[in-house]
Amino acid sequence: MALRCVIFDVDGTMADTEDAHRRAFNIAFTEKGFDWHWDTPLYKELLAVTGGKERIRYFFQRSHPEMLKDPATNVLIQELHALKTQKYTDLVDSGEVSLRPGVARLLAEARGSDVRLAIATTTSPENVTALLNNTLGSMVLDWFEVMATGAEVQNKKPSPEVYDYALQKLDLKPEQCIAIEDSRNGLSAALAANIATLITVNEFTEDEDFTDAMAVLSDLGEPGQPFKAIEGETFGWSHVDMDLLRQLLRHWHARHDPGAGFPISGLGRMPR
Ligand code: XBP
Ligand code: MG
Repeated sequence: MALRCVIFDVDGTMADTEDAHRRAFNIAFTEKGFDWHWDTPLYKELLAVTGGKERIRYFFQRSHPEMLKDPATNVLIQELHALKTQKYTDLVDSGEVSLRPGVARLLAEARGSDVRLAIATTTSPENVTALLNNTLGSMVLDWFEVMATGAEVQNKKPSPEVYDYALQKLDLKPEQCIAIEDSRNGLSAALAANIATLITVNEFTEDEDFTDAMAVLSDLGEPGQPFKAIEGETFGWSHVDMDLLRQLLRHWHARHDPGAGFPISGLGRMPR
């Protein structure tokens, strides 16, 4: 089955955004008069839960259960998250977040090919728009035929809903696509939608379990700035281009019975 679409995750994949999200949460807490502070180790744990509102609630469950007894907390979470989103987009607008290696290059290569582009993210549309406007320019928004965000689905990653939504809008089969992700939640969501997935790790996700990914890399690499292949077969390539994506997909489907869905346990893990 030929590659027809590359579906990009956003946070941690297109750009190292999570530290900006973390800082935005802390600014919002302070502005609302709370002394809560999410340092990097705590935020890494809280990233087990996707979605900023869900993450705040998870934080309360762990550290401030009394907050969940107060009926006003539901409104407070909405207010905190709205303020956080404003602070996050301010950080992105100030140019504090740049794209990860290879992302701009691969997007441009896809644009010059017959392979379509889509986004499947847990974050909000305004955060995606801010990131793309400030890194690639507003015309890039049109490059993505589908922008599936946390606003479009009931259940966020690791639920496959955001990927199922993207496939439905693209009118494509999962085996015609590749997802590019950074986290276990993202990998689980894409695999549950039967989409072969390439992982590029970051400081928040490098220790997570990426069993059944097509391959696990440090990043997409650039000519002269090779990726580090962490898991899986990369056929001698040093940076991810459209040909490597096509090769990875061919190799993946040769090892999986498309009719049976995947991963077929034990087959998903590429030889080290
Ligand atoms: C990552 C997430 C998001 C961000 C915070 O999304 O889980 O919740 O951490 O953004 P993805 P919000 O990797 O799927 O792009 O506060 O807008 O949720
Ligand atoms: Mg991500």
